[in-house]
Amino acid sequence: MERNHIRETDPAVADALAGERARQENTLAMIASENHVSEAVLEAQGSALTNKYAEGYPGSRYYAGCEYADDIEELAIERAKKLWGAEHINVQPHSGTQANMAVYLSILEPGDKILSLDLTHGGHLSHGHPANFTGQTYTVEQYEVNQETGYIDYDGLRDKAETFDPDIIVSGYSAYPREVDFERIQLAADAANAYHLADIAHITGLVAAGVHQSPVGVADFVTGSTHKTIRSGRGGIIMTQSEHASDIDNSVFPGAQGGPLMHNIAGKAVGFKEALSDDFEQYAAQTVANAEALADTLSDAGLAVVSGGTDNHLVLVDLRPSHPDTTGKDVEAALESTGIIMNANTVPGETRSPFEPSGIRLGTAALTTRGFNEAATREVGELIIDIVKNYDDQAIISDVSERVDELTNEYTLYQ
Ligand code: DSN
Repeated sequence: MERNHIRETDPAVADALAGERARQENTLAMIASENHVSEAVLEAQGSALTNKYAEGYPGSRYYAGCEYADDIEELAIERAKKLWGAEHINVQPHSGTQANMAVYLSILEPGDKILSLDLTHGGHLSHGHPANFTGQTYTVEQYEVNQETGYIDYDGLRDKAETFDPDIIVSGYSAYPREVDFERIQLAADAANAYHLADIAHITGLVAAGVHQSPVGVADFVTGSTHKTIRSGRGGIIMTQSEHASDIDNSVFPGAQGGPLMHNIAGKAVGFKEALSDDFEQYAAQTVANAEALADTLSDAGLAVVSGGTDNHLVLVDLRPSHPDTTGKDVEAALESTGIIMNANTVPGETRSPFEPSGIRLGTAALTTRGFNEAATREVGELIIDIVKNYDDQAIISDVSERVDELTNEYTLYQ
């Protein structure tokens, strides 16, 4: 077959791909769910495995020609077991949501009851939102964070578990800056005779590196995505005890998915190997140190940092106390024009709409991957403060933009 390069065969797509690569080089990614994988992970994801169908599991596939697919999936599983220490691991979920879907399918019937954190308090669509299959299939009750402290209201969770009598309690969040006490939630699940799913999508890398407590061996099921703080190939993962192994595997395939995305599983295997290194532990610790530095900088400038700080890779700011007339979208758009890419986010006690929320969510994993330390992250915090205070001032936007250019030139990404 003739070797074709996208540049020759499809200049329109080549231009967009080059544009995206340049966009990532020339901006600061602070969306808390994003990161920059290595060239090796990119290579695995762009490999010939994209052509392969491998329904089934290593050694037991529905198609021939799976010897290399088997090798790669086994490597991904073996490395994941070393990272997280689970008895059984499934690396086939196409995403974190697919991983959650497989868990629900394995133990719930339609109409069964899920107790999870409200989306505006930091939860996730796949934990029971009415617009998601979970909200449409199951009966959902939600717990909240304490609006004074910003911490999970563990007593409220326990009380709701008692009265609602859920079949499963979901912990693990998308916009929660504090350490999660998985054991305390497990006690509530035990008292309610409910399963416990810990969705660690955001903090997979922090848990693997030991800088956040692990729910493995505590919760019945642990799910995650594999491209956020863990910085490997795109997709999802499920970890559980041996007793649930075959139910989970059957729920992933054929229950929720068809053929696994073997090129993504190759990316997971490569990223997991990288995450087993000492460098990764340093990156994870630095990610948290950078988030703390960012939270302190914003807080010192008078911004309301939800919960007063952070224990992980993200910082959530409620703009209402300091800037009641400024929305998260105002700040998101102004920061985007300077090259700082983050997202507007709902905050506990949200009074605006999810499309025009009152907060901003900032993550430090991708900056840390680029080499940012606390001092450099504090400087980014100062730039963010300038924009929050002056989001419609073109002269300030232009000054911040120049400094972002200098930072992206100093902290390069791909060679
Ligand atoms: N979209 C992801 C996030 O930003 O948190 C979760 O799926």
